[in-house]
Amino acid sequence: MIVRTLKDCENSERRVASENWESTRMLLKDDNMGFSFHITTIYANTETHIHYKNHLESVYCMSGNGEIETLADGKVYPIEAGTLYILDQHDEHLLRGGSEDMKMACVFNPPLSGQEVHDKDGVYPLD
Ligand code: 9YT
Repeated sequence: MIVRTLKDCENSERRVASENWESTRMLLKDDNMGFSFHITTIYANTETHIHYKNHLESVYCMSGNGEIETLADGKVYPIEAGTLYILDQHDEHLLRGGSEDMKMACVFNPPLSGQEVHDKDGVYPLD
């Protein structure tokens, strides 16, 4: 079994930061679980273009507020504590932080290796 704490992971190379968000990758490909698990903060009043062409992702909001817009159809979905969004179509989207930072728990299939950064289209390459 493996046991990790968020605090320990935040104080390691598992924590990555960008202008609009920061994320701690608590479980990665090399754990051989078939998925990765991340605790991500989306900063208030930001907009991030994301398109995980090579990954499926589910995101559960633990606190804060914001919204997600799916670009294929222009639909906007509010996000608050208790909301889970599931990108089952590799949906290209805009993720917006609202009046407060959003704390999210995220799962990726296939797992991220930990080295990924968003490219200009918001894509992570397949490892
Ligand atoms: C909300 C969201 O899409 N989180 C993805 C994980 C995070 N961007 C990371 O660890 O790269």
